[in-house]
Amino acid sequence: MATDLLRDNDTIAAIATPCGPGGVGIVKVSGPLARTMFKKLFQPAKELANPKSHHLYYGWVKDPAGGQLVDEVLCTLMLAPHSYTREDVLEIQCHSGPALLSKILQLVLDHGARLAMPGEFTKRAFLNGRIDLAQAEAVLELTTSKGAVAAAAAAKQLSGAMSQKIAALKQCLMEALAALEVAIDYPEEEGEILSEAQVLHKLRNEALPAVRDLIGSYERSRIWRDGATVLIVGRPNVGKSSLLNALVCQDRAIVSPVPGTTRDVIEADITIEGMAVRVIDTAGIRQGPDPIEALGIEKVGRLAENASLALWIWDATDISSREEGAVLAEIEPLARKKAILTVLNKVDLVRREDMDQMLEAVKAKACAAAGIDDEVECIPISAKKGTGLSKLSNAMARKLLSSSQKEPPEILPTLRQKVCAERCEEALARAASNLKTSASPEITAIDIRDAVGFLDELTGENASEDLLEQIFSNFCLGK
Ligand SMILES: Nc1nc2c(ncn2[C@@H]2O[C@H](COP(=O)(O)OP(=O)(O)OP(=O)(O)O)[C@@H](O)[C@H]2O)c(=O)[nH]1
Ligand SMILES: [Mg+2]
Repeated sequence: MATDLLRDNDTIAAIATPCGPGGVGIVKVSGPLARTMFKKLFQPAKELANPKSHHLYYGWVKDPAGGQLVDEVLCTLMLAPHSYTREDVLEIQCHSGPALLSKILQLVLDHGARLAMPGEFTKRAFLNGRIDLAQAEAVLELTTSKGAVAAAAAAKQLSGAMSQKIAALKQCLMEALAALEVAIDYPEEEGEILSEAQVLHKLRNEALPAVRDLIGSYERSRIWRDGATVLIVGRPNVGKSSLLNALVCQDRAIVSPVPGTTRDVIEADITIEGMAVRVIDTAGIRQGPDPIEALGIEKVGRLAENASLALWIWDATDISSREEGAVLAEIEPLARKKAILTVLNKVDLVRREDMDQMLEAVKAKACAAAGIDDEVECIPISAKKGTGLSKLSNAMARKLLSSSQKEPPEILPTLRQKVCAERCEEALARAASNLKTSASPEITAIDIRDAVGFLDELTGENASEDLLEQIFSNFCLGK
């Protein structure tokens, strides 16, 4: 493996927990000095001749220079190869606090460790063969994903779901390759392992669909991986900020009866059915705004270009549609994609018997304003009382997933993995078309070998230092 050359064997260390005050902080050390550091820096509460691997020991970190006790800690040694990096690993669990963690890290560095680069522990796990690159990328996904579904898919990927798919695909291609090689070496032989027709069948019916499925799952899972952005838009005073606050169960935005209260955008993150959703409250849209409101309204237009969905809020106490055209004009890119949900707010002020009629009226007006004659869905809510919100969440999920994968995905390929799969697909398509036109088996074999090469790139066999650098630099320190 070319990656052997990339392996370092010095000892690295980092603070593995987020910075800031907290309950527990961890300093992590990996490499040949981990065991010596345990002996030098850790003073166990009870006499300890030979520390065992994977045991938690209680005691103190002490500075060997002056014998000063630094903190009361729990220490674990995880000896190679049974550790995250497959090297000797020492973890010191201390009280959390930036100054204390830095002091312990400094002691470790003073005793021969080097500060780890971002992702270097996971990089060592990869270089030492514990995980492949698809799994390393799953670790990154796990530590950064906000949605529960993305995290679950990443965990599956870490346990090898993607790697198994790739291994099966590679196996299929190796069988095809073996058959072609027999045909190359013994052209006069009849009855090779597989006939050319069988190889073609394998490429078309097994390999190509599998690789296409992998490419497709990138697009299908985009919303689960990257999350969605939902804009709350409408005229001033319709209750946009109240809805934001209700969705996040917090007083994030100022609410007041004065129209034009919100002038800038206010963002908050929630999850809906396991999907990470960023909700953005915006300035009320009206004609003739003051200059500051106008800036806020301009922002709505810019956000609409990349948002996934708009909640178009109507006010049940005034359903005249005089200014709704202006609202729609600002979110035109979303209107074009029909990525809008009509929401009727303040229904707590509507008499029950008038409700159905009012909903019908709003639907008709929304259609007219949007210039469409489809059936429009309108969700009645009261942001103030918190009613109708679960129906609204369901409708949002339905709308967000209408152009995407309805079911949570099994695997979440990254962009890099998708590009490798696309190159593999191109090589396989070439191989299949060569076989069909009866080009020489040599040419087909070259294409299949290329295809295998792209799969190896995907799982990180023969990965270059540049590629690894690019991937692992996205990790946080201490991972
Ligand atoms: N009764 C009732 N009042 C509501 C409801 N939602 C909002 N309000 C009231 O409507 C007024 C305006 O609410 P906001 O949430 O500030 O409205 P907004 O759309 O953000 O307004 P701007 O930021 O000015 O565009 C406030 O007095 C709210 O208390 C609701 O569901 N029922
Ligand atoms: Mg507001």
